[in-house]
Amino acid sequence: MKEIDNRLVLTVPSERQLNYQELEFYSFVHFTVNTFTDKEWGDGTENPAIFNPEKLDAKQWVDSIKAAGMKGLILTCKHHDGFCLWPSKYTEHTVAASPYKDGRGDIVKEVSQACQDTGIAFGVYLSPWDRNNKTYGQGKEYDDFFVHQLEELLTNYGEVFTVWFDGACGEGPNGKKQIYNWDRYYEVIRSLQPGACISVCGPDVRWCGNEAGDTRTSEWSVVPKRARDTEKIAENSQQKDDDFFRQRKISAHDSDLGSRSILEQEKDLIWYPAEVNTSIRPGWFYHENEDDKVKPLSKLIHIYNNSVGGNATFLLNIPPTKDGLFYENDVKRLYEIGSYLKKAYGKNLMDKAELKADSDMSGFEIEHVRADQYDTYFRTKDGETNCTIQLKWGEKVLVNHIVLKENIRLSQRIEKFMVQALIDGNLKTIYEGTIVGHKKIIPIDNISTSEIIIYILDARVAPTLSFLGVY
Ligand code: FUL
Repeated sequence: MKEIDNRLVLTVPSERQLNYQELEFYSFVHFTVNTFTDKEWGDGTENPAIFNPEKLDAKQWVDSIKAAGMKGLILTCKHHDGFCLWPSKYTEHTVAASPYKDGRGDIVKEVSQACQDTGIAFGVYLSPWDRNNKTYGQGKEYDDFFVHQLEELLTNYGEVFTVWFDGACGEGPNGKKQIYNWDRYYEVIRSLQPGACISVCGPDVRWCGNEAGDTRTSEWSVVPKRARDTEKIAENSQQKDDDFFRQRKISAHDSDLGSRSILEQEKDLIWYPAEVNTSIRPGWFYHENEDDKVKPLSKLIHIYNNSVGGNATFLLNIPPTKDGLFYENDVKRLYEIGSYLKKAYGKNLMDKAELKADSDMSGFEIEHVRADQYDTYFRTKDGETNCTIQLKWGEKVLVNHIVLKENIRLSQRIEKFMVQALIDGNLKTIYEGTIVGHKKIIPIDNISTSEIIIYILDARVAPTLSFLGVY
């Protein structure tokens, strides 16, 4: 039996992280005064009088994201400019000072309500960096203000699935320096919304490190504890308003965060799954001159396959217009994503497949991979870190996607695998991979086959599979 550092496989997700990973695909909605000034970052001096999304229809947002197959929505309740989309009692810089609904509007209420009515999880983005509030940079005074805002958002709007803390701060060398009391914020969130994850500058969900939709070939959920260092996350985050940053990719020195050789040198490990965030357009906020720059379907599906299908989640931003509606080109794309996904995963060919594995343990037989659930799963015998799984059909089937899922309740174990298919009488290698994790999607180009063999070549300890799908 191979020596393995037990910590690698004893590090597992919390219930809230597990629920979060199961959402897989959800939306960001960036909306504030910037929508009206045509900017990406506001400086906090904007007059609330400019904010009047007269046709705002949260149901249109939620219906479109649901049609795309998304399961959640995170709203920028307050971006860096400090303007609040809800009538906060702790500042005047809010929707209550705007002409929207004569100052009686509450966009957080409208959106959270529409989410609840439609079965979409609701999440809160609250920018720690606040360019409007006078107390920003004054330590505890700002923390008190920030905590009050958190309390409002986490008590008045139903269940929240995440609080998304942005690491961005563009204060220059002479700017204000606020030392955030993160632990105090986290405590408030845990006590008011125990089911909510705290993302990016927080302990539960890791920012993937770029805004362009770039992904790692091997995305590990068990990583060194220091990956959670908020100072480092902020350093890597956006520090000035520029397009270059939005297009920057993951750098080579950041490409391996959790292979065995990296982790073995680390003292403390954590379960910290990655989230890939990008916008459907070049900017996070709506700009009319980007109406014809909505990302093509092929690009979005590519990101989907590599994020949702690469052991990460996919947070896709759709920015509403000044009217308060998603623009027609964006809506069209969302519906296209939905139809693509329905068509791609509509029919699981496993229904008719014969299944065999060369190593399974009693109670954990290969037949368990037919049901997509963690309670029943396949695993090899103790000490066996490789296995062969054979799928056979009585006739040829056309295959475009293979989906593998590990039982991540038992951590991420698989490190190397290969897939072969019988094509024109010969077994051909159609994919060689590394990680599986929550979900691995293998897109293949329409092959016609009657036999597929999956070889799990290496794993940290006995590999598990909770689901196997062939489409
Ligand atoms: C960045 C921010 O500066 C952008 O405006 C946007 O909110 C993005 C999601 O995070 O750090």
